[in-house]
Amino acid sequence: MAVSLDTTKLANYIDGKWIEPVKTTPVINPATGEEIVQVPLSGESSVNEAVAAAKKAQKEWALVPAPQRAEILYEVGNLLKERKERLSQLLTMENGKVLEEARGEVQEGIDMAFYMAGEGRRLFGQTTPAELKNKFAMSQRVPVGVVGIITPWNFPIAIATWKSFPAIVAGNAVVWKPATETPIMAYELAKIFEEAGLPKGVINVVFGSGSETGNKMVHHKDIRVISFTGSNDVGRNIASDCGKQLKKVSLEMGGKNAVIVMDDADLDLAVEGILWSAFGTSGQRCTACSRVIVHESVKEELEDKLLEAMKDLTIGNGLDESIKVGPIINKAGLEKIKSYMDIGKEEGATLLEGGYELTGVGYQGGHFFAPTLFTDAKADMRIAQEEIFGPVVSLIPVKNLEEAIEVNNGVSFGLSSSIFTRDVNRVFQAQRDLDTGIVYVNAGTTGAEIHLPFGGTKGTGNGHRDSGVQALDVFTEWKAVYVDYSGKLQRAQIDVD
Ligand code: UN1
Repeated sequence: MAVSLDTTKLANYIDGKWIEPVKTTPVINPATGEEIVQVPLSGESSVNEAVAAAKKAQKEWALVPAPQRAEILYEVGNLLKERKERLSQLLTMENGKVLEEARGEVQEGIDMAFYMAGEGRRLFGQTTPAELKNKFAMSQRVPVGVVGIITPWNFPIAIATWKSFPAIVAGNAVVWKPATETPIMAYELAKIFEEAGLPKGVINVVFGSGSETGNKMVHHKDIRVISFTGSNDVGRNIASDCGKQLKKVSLEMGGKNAVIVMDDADLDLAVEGILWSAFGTSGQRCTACSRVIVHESVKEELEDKLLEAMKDLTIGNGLDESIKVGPIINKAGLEKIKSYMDIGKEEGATLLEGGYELTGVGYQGGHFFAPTLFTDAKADMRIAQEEIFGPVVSLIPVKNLEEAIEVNNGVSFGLSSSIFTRDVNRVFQAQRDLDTGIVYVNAGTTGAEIHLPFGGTKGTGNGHRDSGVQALDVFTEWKAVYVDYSGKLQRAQIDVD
């Protein structure tokens, strides 16, 4: 039986209270066009209230020993596990991704809860010898204070957990603005935090638009860190706004990820990897494969195998377990994808398969786009350079590994990359030379695990990482502490003899 929400109108969660919204907008199921729920559009006063509550709560929270803070995350993990199926179905309803992938995404959240709870007993600092006698030196992580997190619609629960769990275990309080397209995961996660016993004010959820709610967060003087995942344009604006305020900012903004297929590759395996990472989630992942850089000697064989395999891609409502490719999030997303069809053809690439919107029986009300394959693309074409965020992949033939690596690196993003080869020398050369934050060997470009750093080089971000122990660097400051127990004034760099 389909799951249902306990409300028709979501409420902000501020200082442990559910606040009735003044202004709302509908949340639409992208597979059917039906309204699921209303989501608040919050203004400045809600942001101010949330920040004030967070500021107050954080002082107490930071004093709770980290292993005890972690206990709450274990409980959050247990509740996520208990509700995995319910959450997955709601996720498919609001985001459109197929159920199997929704379950995978909720699992990422569960994994993150237990992983970060473990950090409550580590949060390692360092001790180091001091220069002077009878003096002790150490560095330790301390919470930053109030942190603002702004999360996208394509991974509404996983990315929220990548950011909020490390922030919370490290002793911060959080103000969180989820994407208005997919607020249900945030509502459900806030309820889980409440049930798990997280003290009021440690997490505050403020729904609303980026231009209003998000912007107020970015400019609030008491928010000390902004962690953002989303589009490049928005991220760049946030970066410059934060820069002017000397506010710490962590950005993750997409990719133009490639699978490299060498002449010695297992082509059937490569096809599976390409299909999964290019058309899974309808290509709406930062890590999605949107370029295939193929050795010219196996290009035709790979094309034939891809075309054959694409016939099995069933498209429709992701709640139906037989469906492999769900809808596009909204009309704007669909229009953007469509516009690249003309761009690709005008640039001279050959459209081999797909390239059209699906309408009619089974697709009414939703936004569906056929999995699309271009071939004979050139590395500098717009379809091979710009993030399309849809089920569109372009084949680029190359002559050798050196050229493949050059083409892979010749884009403004640097999130994920992959190589299919059986040659160990090529594997090691590629993992060294591919200029991306994530490299896969004999696998597609998606599927990052939560205990490794997630992020990329160049236009993908600004050097920070989500998830992994590295996420703690975003949500902590390093404090150096010197304890002099000599009983006299010892001057560093001077009294050294
Ligand atoms: C994203 O698209 O922003 O590696 C996140 C993956 C997933 C996360 C994707 N674990 O594809």
